[in-house]
Amino acid sequence: MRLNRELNHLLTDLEVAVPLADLEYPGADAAAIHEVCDALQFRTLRDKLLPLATDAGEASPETAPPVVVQTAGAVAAIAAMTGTVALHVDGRGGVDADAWALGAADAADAAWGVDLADLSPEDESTLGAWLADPNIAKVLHGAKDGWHALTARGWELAGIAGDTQIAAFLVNPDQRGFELEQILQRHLGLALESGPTAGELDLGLDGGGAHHAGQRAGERAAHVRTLAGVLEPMVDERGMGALYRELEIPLITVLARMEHAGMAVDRAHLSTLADEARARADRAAEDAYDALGGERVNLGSPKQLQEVLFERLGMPKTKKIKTGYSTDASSLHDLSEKAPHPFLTALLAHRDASKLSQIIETLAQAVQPDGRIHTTFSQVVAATGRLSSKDPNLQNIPVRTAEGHRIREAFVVGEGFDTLVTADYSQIEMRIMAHLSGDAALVEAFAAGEDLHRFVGSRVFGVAPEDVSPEMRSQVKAMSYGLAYGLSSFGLARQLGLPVGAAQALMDDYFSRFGAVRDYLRSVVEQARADGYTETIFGRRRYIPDLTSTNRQRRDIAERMALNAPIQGSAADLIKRAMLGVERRLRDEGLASRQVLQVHDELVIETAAGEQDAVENILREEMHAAGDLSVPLEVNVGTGADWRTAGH
Ligand code: DCT
Ligand code: MG
Repeated sequence: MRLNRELNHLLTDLEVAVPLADLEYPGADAAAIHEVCDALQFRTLRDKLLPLATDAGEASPETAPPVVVQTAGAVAAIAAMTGTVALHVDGRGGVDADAWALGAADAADAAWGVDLADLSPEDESTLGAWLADPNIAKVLHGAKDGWHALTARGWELAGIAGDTQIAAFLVNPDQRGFELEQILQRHLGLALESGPTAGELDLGLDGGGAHHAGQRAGERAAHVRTLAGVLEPMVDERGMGALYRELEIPLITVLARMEHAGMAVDRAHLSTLADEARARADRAAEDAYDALGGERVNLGSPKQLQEVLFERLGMPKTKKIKTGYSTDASSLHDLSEKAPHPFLTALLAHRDASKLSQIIETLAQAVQPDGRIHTTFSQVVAATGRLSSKDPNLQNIPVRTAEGHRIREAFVVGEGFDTLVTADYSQIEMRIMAHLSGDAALVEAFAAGEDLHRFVGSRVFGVAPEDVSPEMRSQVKAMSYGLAYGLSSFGLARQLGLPVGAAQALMDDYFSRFGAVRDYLRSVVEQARADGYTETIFGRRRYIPDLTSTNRQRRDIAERMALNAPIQGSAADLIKRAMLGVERRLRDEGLASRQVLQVHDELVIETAAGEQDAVENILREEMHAAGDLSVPLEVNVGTGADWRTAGH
């Protein structure tokens, strides 16, 4: 008893080497959180951790110093600004766009802010003229949102000369979170005072009224000015000044106009497709239940699926995961090949149909009262530099499947226009590969106008080009792209359904014929490791610190990124350059036709009556002229009343 008490007794007289105060939890360090989350590409965890840093008072980043914002006489002051002006629009982009406050800051110390709620008619037209003046250079954070908000208010925004969001992206395209608050914190270590949100201001919940709205917008404009002063020199230092000013910035307006125009949709067709897909999913579900003797398991529940597959049906186990064995798409596809079973077949069919039905449903819901779908393009999501599309995402519509074709039929020419014209680059990635590697055989094949995959197939399989079967062609295509994206012989074997040895032999053969490709792929990783970044033909950089990581897995991922970034990134640069060229020509030639879509390597134009020939020429010429490569760029052009028919 006594011994027990002695043993359990808490020591109260231990010497502690540090003062107790030093052991206090100081709160999280936001900069360190960003650093770690950038490196590991954590998104959700970042969002969870950051509030800890913000709540931690003392240890959190400095609160941004107060900015002197003047609201009285702001309209006149802003309208008198002529140099480069940092501009902030408090408002909303998207479908119910609106603008409620405007802030501006030029080289002078002060910033100005205007509440847009009760402008006099004179102020209204004064500001409108100033915003529309293309000779007044404006720098915004997320200029496209500002464009939409102002457009919704009946104003035109011209003279966009910089965008700190895009600058931040170019400087480090792999980071996440490009909102003004996040970029301020990351690059300046400043936390914005957490005043009322724009939405609260809009609803008049802040109590501060007009003064406050102007104040807030003015402060933000001042921060954009500071950010531009930091980020734009970084863009220049990294050799991306031209890419920024001559490509990404002018593209903002082109994209804004495309989003604003949107694309007309045949709702009836879309709803027929939705019904069909739903019916197909239901039928597949019934088949699956039948295969289980009529039991209606929940096909969406991994837990129930595991029970059915691995216990009841006794199927071979798939990849082990935390909650048992994987029931993800690729595991089930593998399983279905290994151990075919009617339940599995029906389950996979159900998954496909459900996924498709969801895509169609999302599209149908995105149709606006004007009968059109207005996607949002982003220049700051895909680290390779590709545009991304969301709300709705138009890039996940299947390209080659029958279902994908039928979905494309739902996108039609709109009222007041005559037809759709689409144009896409042919084999653009392989052309870029030929250009970057300088492989004599590839360059020669393209120069001769040969079908590249057929040509490669004939070399690799040792048959005449006309004897390359569709299957051989698709095999070498998968190999060409696989190798370019860092696929191993193991991965290739899996993709082609060949033994690893056969895949390795195919690879060896490929590289023995296209040696410069192998040399290029090796050198691109080595170069990136030495430089710390990869580069596209047009100088877009992607910084990949993990290339020197001691963690094998992270290094492997980084190496695949390094292989892929110059090719995908150059393709992205090319189509963006083409879009600028097309837009300039349409305007210069006074045509009413307009760009409405960019997906993958494809551009879609809604063409006004009598302009079809002109539009086709412009597309061909501008897409050709977008890059001066050592191989020709080939462009396919098609026309039709809907996206599918116009495609080819
Ligand atoms: N892709 C890929 N792996 C494949 C096939 C395609 O990574 N096995 C990617 C890279 C090219 C892009 O998709 C477009 O695909 P395709 O149009 O099929 O390629 P292509 O080279 O243009 O071939 P094709 O002449 O058949 O259109
Ligand atoms: Mg193609």
